[in-house]
Amino acid sequence: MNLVVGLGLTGQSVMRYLVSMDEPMLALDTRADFDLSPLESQFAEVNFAAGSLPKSWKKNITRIVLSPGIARSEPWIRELEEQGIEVIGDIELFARAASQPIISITGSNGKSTVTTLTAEFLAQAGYQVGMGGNIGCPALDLLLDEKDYDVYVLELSSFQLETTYSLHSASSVVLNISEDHMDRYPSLDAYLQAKLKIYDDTELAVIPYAERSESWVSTKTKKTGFDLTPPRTPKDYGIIEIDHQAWLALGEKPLVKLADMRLNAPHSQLNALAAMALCQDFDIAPSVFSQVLEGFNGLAHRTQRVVEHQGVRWIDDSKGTNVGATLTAIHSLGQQAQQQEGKLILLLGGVGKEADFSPLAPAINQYVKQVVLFGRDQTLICQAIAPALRLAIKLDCVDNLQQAIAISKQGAKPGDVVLFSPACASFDQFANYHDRGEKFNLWVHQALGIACASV
Ligand code: UMA
Ligand code: ADP
Repeated sequence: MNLVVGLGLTGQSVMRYLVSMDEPMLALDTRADFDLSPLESQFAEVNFAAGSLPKSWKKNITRIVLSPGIARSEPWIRELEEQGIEVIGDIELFARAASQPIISITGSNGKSTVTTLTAEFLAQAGYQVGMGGNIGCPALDLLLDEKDYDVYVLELSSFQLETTYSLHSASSVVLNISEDHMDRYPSLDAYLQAKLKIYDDTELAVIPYAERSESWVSTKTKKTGFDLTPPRTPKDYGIIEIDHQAWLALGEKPLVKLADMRLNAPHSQLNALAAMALCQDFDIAPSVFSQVLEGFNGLAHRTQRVVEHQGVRWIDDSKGTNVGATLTAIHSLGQQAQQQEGKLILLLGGVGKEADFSPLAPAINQYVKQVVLFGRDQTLICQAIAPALRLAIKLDCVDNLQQAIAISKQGAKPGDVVLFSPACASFDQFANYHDRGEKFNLWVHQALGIACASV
């Protein structure tokens, strides 16, 4: 009997899938206050529990299908695993059942952007594309939606990869690696090893040269690398110059003129190169890449402009949920502010996931005039960065995001950029990063006294 653990997006998709396969299941959400009633009426045949595992269930369980948000190291799960019970995730079920090629994407930052770009390239080239995974649409729902996909493009988290064994990818990538989820992993290496599982069985391994990634993939696997330098081989992706114009290129072959890309900060170039590399075996014309990148204006809550008001730009990077993402945003927006002779006001805070925040200090010293800390782990962040900050940098601590917006408004001068890139998860004060970003948009407009519709 299957035990589905965690009844959020993933768990519910697993239940739909198991029902479609006529497989019996028990379903558990480990939060005692979880409201089971909507699911009980939707899945009348299934026994549900909230809180701990009912003792009477134990003897019937043969397999656990675990949601990514629940650590496999929980003692009761380990105990069952040690008794020989299989522990898998939704992506393992997907990998066993999918019959079309799969492109798999992981990394600490840029996953959703690269997943979207890859799917767009393929769709514009005429493929029917199923895009899902950590990006939001659970992968198993793609198997149930009765569309005739030619190819699947999956964003995969390290949590999902931990419980995946049978994934065969047409191409796959670990985009980059920087500290995240240190509350779930004993070390950065353990987190990296979870991500590297994506290369275990892949026809083409796409590797980021900037990460010293040569040792990440077995020597037998076909590889292609990408970097912001001239390509090392005809099969690598990088930047070349032709007649004083920079191009994204495959070997010496120019593909997209940098100046034509709507977003062309260095991390956007890397994301575009990675997405093109993932499509290497799918026969896509350079004009398709150009067309997509000319129109691509980024995803919601990723360094998106909320409003420009009285010469101050307000930027929503609510998806900046770790130090690496926030560093990218500080460098990219900081340079833009400098061009306007302005500085950044940086809003940081939330659930720190046991990260080391001290690497933020040098970038803050370079581009930021004021840091506003809010939310649960503000004291930890303050202790990590304050000793290394220049004296001229103002550091404020407030309870919540609304207060952080109010205090930023007081400090901002024309040319400045207020950057909301919290470097933390959101669940101390918000449902998720999306909710946090939407609230930021709303509260900025309220604080400035302008209607949302005028954005
Ligand atoms: N739950 C428990 N016990 C716990 C924790 C959670 O029972 O200790 C229950 C909750 O009550 C809830 C359910 O599990 O009912 C939530 O499950 P989940 O936390 O695994 O999240 P899902 O709703 O299934 O969403 C997951 C991903 N979330 C996580 O990995 C935390 C979503 O990625 C993903 O979009 C979705 O599957 C579809 O594949 C979000 C995310 O934050 C965006 N991902 C992390 C990230 O990108 O950094 C990894
Ligand atoms: P993920 O899905 O991995 O969280 P997203 O594509 O949603 O990544 O981008 C989240 C944030 O990460 C962006 O707002 C940006 O600040 C940062 N980011 C995007 N691409 C990269 C990259 N290639 N390297 C470093 N940071 C990046």
